[in-house]
Amino acid sequence: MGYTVAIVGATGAVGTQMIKMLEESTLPIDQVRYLSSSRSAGKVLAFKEQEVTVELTTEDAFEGVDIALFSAGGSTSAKFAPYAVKAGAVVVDNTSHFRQHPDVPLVVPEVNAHALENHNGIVSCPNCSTIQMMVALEPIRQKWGLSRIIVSTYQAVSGAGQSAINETQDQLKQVLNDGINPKDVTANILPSGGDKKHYPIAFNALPQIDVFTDNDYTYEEMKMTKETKKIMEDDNIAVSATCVRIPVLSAHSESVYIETKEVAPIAAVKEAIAAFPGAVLEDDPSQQIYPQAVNAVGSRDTFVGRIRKDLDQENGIHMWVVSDNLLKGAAWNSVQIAETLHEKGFVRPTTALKFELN
Ligand code: NAP
Ligand code: 12T
Repeated sequence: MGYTVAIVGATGAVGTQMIKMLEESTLPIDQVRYLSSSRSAGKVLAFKEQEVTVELTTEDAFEGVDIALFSAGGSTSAKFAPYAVKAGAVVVDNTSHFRQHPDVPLVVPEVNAHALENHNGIVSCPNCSTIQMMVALEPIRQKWGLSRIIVSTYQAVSGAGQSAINETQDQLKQVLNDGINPKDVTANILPSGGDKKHYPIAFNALPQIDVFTDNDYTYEEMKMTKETKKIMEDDNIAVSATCVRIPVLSAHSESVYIETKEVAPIAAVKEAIAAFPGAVLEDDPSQQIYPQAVNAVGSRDTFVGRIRKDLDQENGIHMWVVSDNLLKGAAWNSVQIAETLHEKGFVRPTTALKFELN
């Protein structure tokens, strides 16, 4: 007997990749169900050779569902994930809504699969920028400890959804085909669909991802801080982030500076990263080898390179970390969580409901 797996947000940038990851998954799947808003309900999409009609997401759409992958915005998860749990499904939520809930494991399988034990029906997938940083840093944390992280991101537009991809391509055409000054292109989505002002992304770099919080960091930056502490189970790791959007369609890059508790020899750091599941070492300055966004697209791995000692701080290390934000950053990490739940025998209905139905 296989599972019935639902994808909420199946028509989106992440949902489309979730379908692909499920098609290639080791999960025993009997049936898939695709859910969306009324905008896409009725559309027909493929799953392998089958045709699947997209359904409207409703409170009672989850009868018979064993695993529900949510990727349709925080408010959709807030509204419907508790109903999926009530119907007996285990939810893997890709939005930020439940990530800091004390009863919700926040999981990167290579790092903290143990947190899945005793789940209460909802498991959260971390933010894309956090996930790839965890894969690069966990092998170092395990051997030498971590006291501080300072990260600057160079994030792809696909993280902000299909409309941001469309806007970027459209702006690039306005500049390259129509000779419009990048300052004057049409901007309606980025830096954040939820904010008041919109700026061009073509030929630009925008130091704002998501909206600002009251400490002048953005939510994206604060997600990296809070999620790192929760995943690594250490509130004492200092984490400060600067998150920047650049005109790349897919794959996030990150400049990461860390301070380890014990001084870590660079050769041993490289060995530890190369041996860690999900991480690939790409580091040979003599041959100009280092991770690049264009090469990471389509891969489930996280690529790490430019690993070097800080010039002044004995326990300081710099590196460059790249991964496909729609795969390890979202769709693959979510499907990998589902596969891990299956392997551990944790796909089961939840009886004591911890999440309010609204
Ligand atoms: P997208 O391309 O804009 O797609 C949004 C999807 O959500 C579409 O399938 C849309 O269906 C569906 N949807 C929107 N409102 C809905 C509603 N009220 N009820 C049911 N479905 C609804 O966005 P995306 O890039 O795929 O991202 C989707 C969500 O995933 C984001 O909002 C974010 O929370 C999360 N995300 C997480 C990460 C991460 O770091 N782990 C990365 C990217 C995104 P229609 O076709 O009907 O409009
Ligand atoms: N605003 O799931 O815009 O926390 O790149 C992921 C990506 C939120 C999230 C983005 C975002 C999330 C973005």
